[in-house]
Amino acid sequence: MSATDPRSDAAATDAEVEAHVRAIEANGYTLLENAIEPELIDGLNEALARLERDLEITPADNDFEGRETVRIYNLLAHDRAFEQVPVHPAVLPIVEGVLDPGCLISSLSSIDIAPGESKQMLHADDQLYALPRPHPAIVCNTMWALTDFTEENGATRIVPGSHLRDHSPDPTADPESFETMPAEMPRGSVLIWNGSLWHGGGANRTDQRRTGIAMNYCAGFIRQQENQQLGIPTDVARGFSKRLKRLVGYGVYRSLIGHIEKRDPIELLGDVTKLRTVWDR
Ligand SMILES: O=C(O)CCC(=O)C(=O)O
Repeated sequence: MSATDPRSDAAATDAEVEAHVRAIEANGYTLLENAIEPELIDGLNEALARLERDLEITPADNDFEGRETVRIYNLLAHDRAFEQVPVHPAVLPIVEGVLDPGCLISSLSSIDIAPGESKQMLHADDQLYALPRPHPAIVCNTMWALTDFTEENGATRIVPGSHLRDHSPDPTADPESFETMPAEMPRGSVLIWNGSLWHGGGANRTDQRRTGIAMNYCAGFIRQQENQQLGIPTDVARGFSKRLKRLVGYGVYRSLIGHIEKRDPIELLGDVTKLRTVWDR
């Protein structure tokens, strides 16, 4: 998708999906410019402003989350506006191509970098999973730009190709000591990366906030970062589309992982289905 081609029916074609998946394999990331409908971006910005006010959210008290950064977690529990994010047709097929269609939502939060914030320490989002590196993708994360992302306002800084290294960055290292590239993108764009890619939030040297939504996914066979099944009230999850129910974890990976007495957990939301496990075949 190009900067001059904003789409309202944003679905990516098979060829586009394939090209983005290959780019993530090779470079660790890809960028979808102007992929999201402007009305959806407006609605998400409004919902975030409402939540920040109603929930009285303030910055965290640690360097990783950022002392000048407003983060709101577990967004699916808080406002129906966010239900369109995990299933967006411009993005989800690419994530499914990197992981597989049994992937899960790992977390859904906003990251609003305010003026005065400094560079975040570089990290890999999958570094807490103790596996030898490099390894097949188990995490695939996305950053939705709800404002323009520029080098000056704190665009995510990435180290292209670093997902192929045999280690993650030293969290105690000075963020200035790494050579990084700012992932600049206009509002409505989405950065997608392999969870092993080294990256971090940028410093905000402007007088405006840089607002993003961190829509993060993981493979269906590992533990999600935010506990989606316990964190989202059952009554709220009942109103989700079937695909979204599966993405939050009301499903069974490869016909076995996650079953409850050989039944599909989606039954807990009132859906009628019959699970045929891998053992039954
Ligand atoms: O805000 C950003 O651009 C990146 C933030 C990030 O990588 C994180 O907090 O894990």
